[in-house]
Amino acid sequence: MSDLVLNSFFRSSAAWRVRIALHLKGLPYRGAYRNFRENAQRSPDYLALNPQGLVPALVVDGAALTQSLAIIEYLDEVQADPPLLPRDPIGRAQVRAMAAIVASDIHPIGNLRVLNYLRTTFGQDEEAVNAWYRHWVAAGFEALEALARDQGDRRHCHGDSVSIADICLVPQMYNARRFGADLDPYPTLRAIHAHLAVLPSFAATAPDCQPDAV
Ligand SMILES: N[C@@H](CCC(=O)N[C@@H](CS)C(=O)NCC(=O)O)C(=O)O
Repeated sequence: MSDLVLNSFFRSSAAWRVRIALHLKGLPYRGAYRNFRENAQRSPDYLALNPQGLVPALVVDGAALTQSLAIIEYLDEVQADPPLLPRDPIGRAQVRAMAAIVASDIHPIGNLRVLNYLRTTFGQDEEAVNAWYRHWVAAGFEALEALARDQGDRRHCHGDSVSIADICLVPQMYNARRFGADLDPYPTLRAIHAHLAVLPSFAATAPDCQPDAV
């Protein structure tokens, strides 16, 4: 079994995705905590692991892996059970597309460094920053709602088992709530979230359950 060290911050939704995958796969790991309030994600020792200065980074037997979806697909390859992608190529592409709505289209423009840039460089106040966040969540969730309604079973985004799309959805819903986004227009996403959020792999890995939660 490989030695796994997950670099994370309790509030990071990208790190939470990896925690969920590790838990689902039953893979034990050690935590290394990078406190954003101390800007520890930009410390020299961490930049040596991830030059982007973003969490997560999973160190596997000394090799640093970055980008949550790349890490999750790595885990899916080395520990096939339970699979996080459907077997058929169409299904795999559909799941990856839903995951990308969250991980490529919603999350990056609501990230801490982007919000801080709005605050500092563009002088926006908290109200404007939160409005920005909620706007892009709504744009992504509207599409995700339609896809999950067509492709899922109201307990999962796609098919009838947990996939990478679900792993992306739950942390994004948590953050959307934290920013006061209106989730009423997304009954399918809310139903999926209600089913998944209480499962051990999602609940035990939630931000508030992490050792660095303060
Ligand atoms: N696309 C990356 C995103 C990583 C990312 O943006 N992580 C955030 C936390 S969720 C971060 O480290 N933010 C620190 C910062 O913005 O300074 C992934 O999926 O791993």
